[in-house]
Amino acid sequence: MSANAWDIVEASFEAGAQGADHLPPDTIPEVAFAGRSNVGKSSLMNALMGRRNLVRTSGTPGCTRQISFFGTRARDGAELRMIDLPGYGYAKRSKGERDAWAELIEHYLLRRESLRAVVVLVDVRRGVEAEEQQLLDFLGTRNEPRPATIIVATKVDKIPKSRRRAAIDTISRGTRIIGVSAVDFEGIPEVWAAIRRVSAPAGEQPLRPA
Ligand SMILES: Nc1nc2c(ncn2[C@@H]2O[C@H](COP(=O)(O)OP(=O)(O)OP(=O)(O)O)[C@@H](O)[C@H]2O)c(=O)[nH]1
Ligand SMILES: [Mg+2]
Repeated sequence: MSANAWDIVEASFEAGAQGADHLPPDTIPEVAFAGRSNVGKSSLMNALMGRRNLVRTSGTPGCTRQISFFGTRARDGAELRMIDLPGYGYAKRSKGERDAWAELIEHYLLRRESLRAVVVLVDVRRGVEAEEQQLLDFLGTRNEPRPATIIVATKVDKIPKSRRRAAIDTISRGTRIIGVSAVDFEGIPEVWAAIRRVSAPAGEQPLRPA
């Protein structure tokens, strides 16, 4: 099966924003990918979009220096934007401590009307640590409409197949965590299904047909 056989038929880079005044119009359902540097955000997005190198990946932590917007269209015509967020600390800080960069990301996560879901990535070998819990708590402070959160454990190919289930169960502790690999594409259809499920407003058609 090719990487995008299940759904996305078109994907392209739309915009890069380094300030709140550079955000594209807030008109299409969006899903953002958040997590610490090097966890595999850009790689997961490429796997979901079935594109090897559309989103820039790197072995150098912190390489992504802007909020990147990718437009996608699914086989059924539904449009969805995928947003690559750079890793950063999500702790509540005073105005003075918070740099312009963190302020932009917080602004995006708390204010973006079309933001339907945030995929929070954790390394399967580390699980949800303080940073990720802070992010989840931070998202919980948002007023309606509050985006859904989907927790994903990355790089499961680093664990032998026979031990993956147990490894994911260990870090899950009651919450649903989807194990994924951008190398062998494990879990990619499940993440896509979860995104599609939560991207529709209650009682409406999933996403907006083109
Ligand atoms: N084995 C394995 N390596 C992965 C996987 N996903 C990402 N990587 C590697 O991990 C490194 C970081 O991946 P990225 O996708 O660039 O991570 P990122 O979270 O976007 O990093 P920043 O943009 O710096 O925040 C790269 O060397 C990837 O090849 C995976 O599922 N399995
Ligand atoms: Mg990246």
